Amino acid sequence: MLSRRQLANAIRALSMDGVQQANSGHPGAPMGLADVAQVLWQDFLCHNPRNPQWQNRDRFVLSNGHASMLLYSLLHLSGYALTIDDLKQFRQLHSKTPGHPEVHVTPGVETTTGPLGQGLANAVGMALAERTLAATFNRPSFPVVDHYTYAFVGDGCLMEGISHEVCSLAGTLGLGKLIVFWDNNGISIDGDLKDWFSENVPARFHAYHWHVVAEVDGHDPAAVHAAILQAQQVTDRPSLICCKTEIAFGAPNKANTAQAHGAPLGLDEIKLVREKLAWSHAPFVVPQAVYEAWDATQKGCVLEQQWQAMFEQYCVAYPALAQALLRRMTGTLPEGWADAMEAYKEATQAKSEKIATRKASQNCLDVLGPLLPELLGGSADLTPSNLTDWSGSTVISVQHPAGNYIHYGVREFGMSAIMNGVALHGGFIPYGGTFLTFVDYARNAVRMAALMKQRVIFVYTHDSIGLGEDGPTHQPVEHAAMLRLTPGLSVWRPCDAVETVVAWQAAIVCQGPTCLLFSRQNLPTMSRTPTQVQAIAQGAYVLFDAHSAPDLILIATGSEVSLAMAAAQRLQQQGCAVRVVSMPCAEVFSQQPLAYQQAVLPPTVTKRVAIEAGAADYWYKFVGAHGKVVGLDRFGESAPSDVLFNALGFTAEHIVDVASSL
Ligand SMILES: Cc1ncc(C[n+]2csc(CCOP(=O)(O)OP(=O)(O)O)c2C)c(N)n1
Ligand SMILES: [Mg+2]
Repeated sequence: MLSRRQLANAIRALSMDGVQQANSGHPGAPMGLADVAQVLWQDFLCHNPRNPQWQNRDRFVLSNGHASMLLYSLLHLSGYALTIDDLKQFRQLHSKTPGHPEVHVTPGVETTTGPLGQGLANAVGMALAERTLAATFNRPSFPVVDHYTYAFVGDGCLMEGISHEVCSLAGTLGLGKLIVFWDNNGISIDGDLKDWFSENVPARFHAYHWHVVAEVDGHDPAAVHAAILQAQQVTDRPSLICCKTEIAFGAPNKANTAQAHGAPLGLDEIKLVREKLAWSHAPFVVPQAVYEAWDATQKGCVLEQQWQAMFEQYCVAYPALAQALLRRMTGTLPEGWADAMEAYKEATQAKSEKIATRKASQNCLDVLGPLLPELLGGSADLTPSNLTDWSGSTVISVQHPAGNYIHYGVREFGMSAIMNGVALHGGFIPYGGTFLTFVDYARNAVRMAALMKQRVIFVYTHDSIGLGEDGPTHQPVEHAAMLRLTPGLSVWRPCDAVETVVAWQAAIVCQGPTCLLFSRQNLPTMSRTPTQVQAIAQGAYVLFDAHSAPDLILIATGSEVSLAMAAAQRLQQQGCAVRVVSMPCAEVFSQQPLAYQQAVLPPTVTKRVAIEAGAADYWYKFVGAHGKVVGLDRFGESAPSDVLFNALGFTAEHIVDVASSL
């Protein structure tokens, strides 16, 4: 009979050898956490290595993603489709074992981690998704949504501010099936962390209304086992299990030192580890008996089959619910929603209202909401400004877990990373709002949404100096450009209510994240032919055209489109053949066939002016060397919106002057 320690040592050996072979990586945390992981994965984790997508699996998040070899070892040993050769390819080009865990690259990896603290936030999102789905779909005797979310976090995750944001919210929401393990090893990269991380972590989490199991010896499997049992029994609060561990446990000279954090141990030390742990096998050799003891495939199949049997009965008892749950978990959209939105788009054009696009967005949500119960809305404490709620919004709380709207509080980063976790869990299309300028607070989570290709909708209102009196702290300048530079992110800045509908339609069907940039101020609805209405979806289209081939093209987005139209009228009166291109989404436009792009922006027309109340640089790729940009390369000021637009050059006169200078 193999001891738990021997089973854990398989992780230690694979991890130190994997890092050594790559000559790069982090052996310390995997070796320190091996005993905790052995207990969690072998005694508790409900998963099926043969089907990593089984919807009711427990979610496991490695928030300290630098410990990736721990996760790869666990997946390999448990029987996921991750071979010993994959482990030998650690950190190599196109391998299944990249430097930090990446979802969709490695079977069994639930989320991409490495930016510390965000995995923890994703785990909060997963636990929130689980609880909300369970409250919506479970029926007596049919707990069809019923799983835990486990997360490992390092000291670094808990030093990061986002851990405060999301753990505070998780405590308030009472996410009882979230169980977090803190790798309390006293070491971070700069060394012994007592001089930079000294708070009383258990007291901190008590204050968040968490259940805390303090002072667990992370190398005592019985203690870890008991702590997990205890955590599972507390169902009204999340649990933190504080695991005292030794970084690089088993390394005679490097254990308990920062040296073991992020560098190979070296062949000499590895030899000594083998002696100390009595692990005599060559690198990447795991005895058959160890594999057999770790193999979770049979147990996993049984677990899934048991769930499947229950689900089949649920299908009989509650066919509509079962169908809806399956549909939502596969991310499929319901029939009919697209037609309804098309009709709404046409009605919006016909109505021709002058309203802020944030208000148009809310009107849109009133149509979308009843069609798409998977929409999970929210705002970082700006609901009345973002207008992210709609008439059917019901707020999620401990008392009302089955709602569809989350008051995230003033936590932009936490909100964004939680939304990523919700999307990764499945069953929802999360959207959440804040002011565009505060995307800076959330920036890395938006980037992670793009990297992970998650359908998350970031609603950013107050999208320019047009917000007026709140002044330069609140007026975004460089933000739209920054978002557009992020690979895989769709950024829509609609000019009126109709383009707002199209932006929402695009966000719902997008394979990745979308940012919706909306105005605070009212904007007139442009008049359009049905063909023009259809063309909005291509990201850019001709909104106004000369009777002959154009000599000049004005390109604008959002609130500046109506200015461009006013300028075009004057230019036309002066005899200029001018075209106006509205470009609500440059990314989508850039994906159109070249023929379409060139039809909208004929290469022969080099007189071009782009107009956007934001950083100018981005627009030069559309206006070229001979074109000009009416942009904003300075901070705004506190003043009424119309005064500011005039003062900073966003007037039809100025656009005409710039165009005439070409
Ligand atoms: C947001 C972020 N900042 C910095 C880093 C670089 N980094 C990786 S691990 C680490 C130290 C983490 O310390 P700890 O969590 O205690 O890990 P341990 O050394 O115990 O494995 C740092 C600063 C990162 N990955 N993410
Ligand atoms: Mg540490």
